[in-house]
Amino acid sequence: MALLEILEFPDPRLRTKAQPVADVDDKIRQIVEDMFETMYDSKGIGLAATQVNIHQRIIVIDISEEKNEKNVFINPQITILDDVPDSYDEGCLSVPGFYETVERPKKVRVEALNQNGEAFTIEPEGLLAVCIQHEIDHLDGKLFVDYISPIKRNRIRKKLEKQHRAQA
Ligand code: QAP
Ligand code: CO
Repeated sequence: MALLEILEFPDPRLRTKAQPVADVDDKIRQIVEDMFETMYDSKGIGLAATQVNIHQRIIVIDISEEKNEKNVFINPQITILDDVPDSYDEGCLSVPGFYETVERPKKVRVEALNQNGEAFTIEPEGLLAVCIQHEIDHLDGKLFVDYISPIKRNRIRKKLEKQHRAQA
């Protein structure tokens, strides 16, 4: 088990497009476990491998109160079932301290592999649907701040850059 370092906006490595996992082996299962440990430690509900500088198509999510419902999505494929937008106040472990309202399709179908390499399909709604779409965006180098106004995005970027300079 290991805690991984989370990249923060505007780190250019967050713009990397992740590659599909060729084989769900023990090395991938170790990455999944380290991602859960990192996400729980940071009080997150979702984490994409891109955020920990691993550019493979792996997502972990746990939206439960008790933090005991692990969801793993490897090589996820998304289909929009209902284009009606739903808005949600989103945050991101890579944009700490900032929350903005984002609209996304309300109902999606997601096909993926679990940590044993088995295919499954779900049709999530509500927070899980939002979270999966947010995390798949990470695998494609996209962040929730890309959906807000450039003025707001630049304000967030400047504040985080200032924090990063103070930490250095
Ligand atoms: C994505 O985000 C998400 O700013 C997951 O200081 C978020 O886990 C999808 C977090 C909301 C849908 C709705 C953010 C933790 C965690 C912060 C997260 C922070 C500490 C964000
Ligand atoms: Co995020």
